[in-house]
Formats: sequence, C-alpha cells, structure tokens
Amino acid sequence: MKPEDYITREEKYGAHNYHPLPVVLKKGEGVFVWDVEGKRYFDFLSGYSALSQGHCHPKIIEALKKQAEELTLVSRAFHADVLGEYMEFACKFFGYDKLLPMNTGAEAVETALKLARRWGYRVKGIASERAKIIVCSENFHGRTITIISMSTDPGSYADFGPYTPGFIKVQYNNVQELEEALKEPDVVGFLVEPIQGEAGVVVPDEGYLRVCYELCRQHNVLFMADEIQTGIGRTGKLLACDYEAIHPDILILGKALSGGVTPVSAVLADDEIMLTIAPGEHGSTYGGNPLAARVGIAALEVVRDERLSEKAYEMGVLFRDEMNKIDNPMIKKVRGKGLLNAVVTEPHGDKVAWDICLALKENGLIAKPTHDHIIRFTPPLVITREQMLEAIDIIRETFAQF
Ligand code: IF1
Repeated sequence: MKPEDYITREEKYGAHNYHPLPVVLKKGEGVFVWDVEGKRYFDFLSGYSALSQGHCHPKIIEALKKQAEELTLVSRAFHADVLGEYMEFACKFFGYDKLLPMNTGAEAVETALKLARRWGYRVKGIASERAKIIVCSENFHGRTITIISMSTDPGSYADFGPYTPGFIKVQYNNVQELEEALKEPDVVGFLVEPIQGEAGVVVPDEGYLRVCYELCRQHNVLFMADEIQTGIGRTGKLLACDYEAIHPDILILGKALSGGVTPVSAVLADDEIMLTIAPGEHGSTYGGNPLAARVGIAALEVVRDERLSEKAYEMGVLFRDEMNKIDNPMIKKVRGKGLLNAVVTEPHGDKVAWDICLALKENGLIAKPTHDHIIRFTPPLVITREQMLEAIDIIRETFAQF
C-alpha cells in the first residue's frame, strides 16, 4: 500500500475530526519516526507534548510489557499492589498529599473542576449551585461539553450547546481583569495554563502567574494549574509554575505522565481539597489501572534520571537563539520556554504555515500549525545537541525555500 491508500481508507471509515499532515507513520524511536516507506523524520510535535521522553522509551516500554503480563486492570473495586506505589511516588515527586488518577487530560480537568466546586461548597461555604470558576480567554483544556463551555474559541464550542454555566472569563495575562472577577464572592477557583499551548504557545508576562497566585490566596480561591502540556519538564522546569515559585492548590497533569504509551492523567491536591470527594462520588473504570501506574512511575523516573527538565531548558535556549538568527520575511516571532516553542509566521504571497510544514516534511521534520499561522516546535526532551542542530538546519533550509 502507498501512503495515500492508508489515508483514503482512514478518510472512508474514520470520522473527519482531524486534518492530519499527509504522512503515514509506522515506527517511532526517540526523536525519530519513520513512515510506511521507511523515510525518517524528526518528530517536532511529540504527540502534543505527550512524548517528552521520546518514542518508545526502553524503560517505559519495559515497564509496560512487564506489567501487561502480570495484571492490567482490576477496577477500583479492589486494590492493586502497584497503585499505592505510584500514588506515593507521584505525590512526593510533586509535593502533594494525594493524587486522583484519571486517563485523559480532559477527564483530569473535569475532575479538578468538580474538586474546586466541592471544596467551595463544603469548605469555603459557597451556597449550593452558586460556585464560579474563573478561566482565561483563548484557553484550551480539552473537548468535553463542560470544558468547551469555558472556551472563547468558536472552533471549540460552536453548535455544541447548551453550555455548562458557572464560568467567568477574563483576559489571559491581564491582572486587572482577574482582580475584578475575584470581587465575585462565589468564586472557588482560577483555572489557568501557565503557557497557553493550543493558543499558539502564548507566554504571559514575567510575574503574571505569581500575582494571580497571590490574588487567589487573598480571596481564598483555589489556584488551579493545567500543566497537562507545560508540565513534567516541557518548559525547562519540572512544572512551568516553578518559574514563579508557585505551588498550585490543584495541579492537573496528563500527556507526558505516561510518555506517550497509554493515557494517564492525574489531579494532585492536599487533603483539605482532595478529601471533599468521598468514596463512590467520582471515578473511572481505567483510572489508576496497574498498567498506568507502572508506566507512570517509569515515565517520571526517566524525567528525573535523564534530567529532562534541564535538557529542555538548554535545548530551548539553543533552539530560540538559532531561530532568531534566521532572516526570513515569514518569521514574525519566536516564542516559548524550554522545548515548548512556536514560530509565528506571516503569509508570503500565497504561502502559509501549512505550506512550510509540508516542505518541512519533505525535508525530514514533521510539525503542524495551530491557528493557521503559528507553527509549534515541540520535540521530545531527549533530543541531543547534535540532533537539535541537524533539525535547526532543516528548519533554516526550509524557510530559505520561501
Ligand atoms: C486535540 C494542544 C490542543 C491540553 C491542555 C487539557 C488537554 C490538552 C493544556 C486535554 C490537550 C491536545 C488535544 C488534542 C491536540 C492537543 C492540543 F494544545 F496540545 F495542541 F488541542 F490544543 N489541557 N491538548 O493541551 O487533554 O483530553 O486531549 O488528553 O484535541 O486536538 P486530552
């Protein structure tokens, strides 16, 4: 079969909820993927930051294979030996009393919303059904109906109504609007991405998050960090919140928590918040399954043992420095932290970011635009200096074609 045959079959039998780059992959290892014709590419999307440890990391695959032959699922109706081990490991890794295990990022975000509301009613003493949660413009927290009810992007919410009430929207990176919104007495939480990924790697001003955190403290409102994309080393620190010495009241993780091997997400919080949900009041069939637990431990050990946060920091500096040296009319701005970066492009004639991504693919590097003109460059954090320099050459040569 040719690549186009795979694509035609997928088009015929699959929902059309994505518009992928025309490349058909069949193997991944480290920073590289290979297509069905054996051509090698640098993967500069990394499963939207899920593959921070690289494709098929041996330690994570070993953990998966070993556990898969032992015990994959018991449901939470019974205990499993490895679940407590994973929970303890992750709680100590991030500094929290407890972890609530889920599967996808959206489920973890929904869990965090429920925890904040429940804490609001049971601890803060908000009147029933009155809880409000402040969210940011241009946010992206997932695709469920409640989560798109928080969205300001019609591409996410149009014609999926009616929407879940109880959200107040403020401009991202605007302290005054948050201050104003916090005057509302029924606010229980402020949900924020430390860097907005889907919006196009939008980095807020230095100090913005810190001020938000302090305002939340002053108003007895939970600071809820969605670090599903920015967390676990991606931005050059273990958490993007670490840049401003913030310890979120609720920490939401996903993606790289399992190194791209199986969906694993989690919400971490201290007892005052976490214990407002009693047995039988929340859960998930696969949440905290033994496979996820084993893979989660291995994925975090890799981040620690291979110093991936520090590597992301160093390689990110190299990437942005080199990209800023490229003199090309299509490159408007380079922005990001660690290895969460994006190039904001400008159309050149009839050429747009999509055309650049097609040319990058021809030259051996795959990446994808977001919001039409922004190209995200988010390679696995295991990328070496040599690999980064080779990838930068490909990007430089590709832009030179336009
Ligand atoms: C898609 C990008 C989109 C996330 C943050 C929660 C979730 C995500 C900060 C939900 C998921 C994924 C979803 C995927 C593409 C990708 C993405 F930002 F990473 F590029 F969409 F905006 N919070 N982001 O980034 O996690 O339920 O997907 O596990 O939907 O197209 P999920």
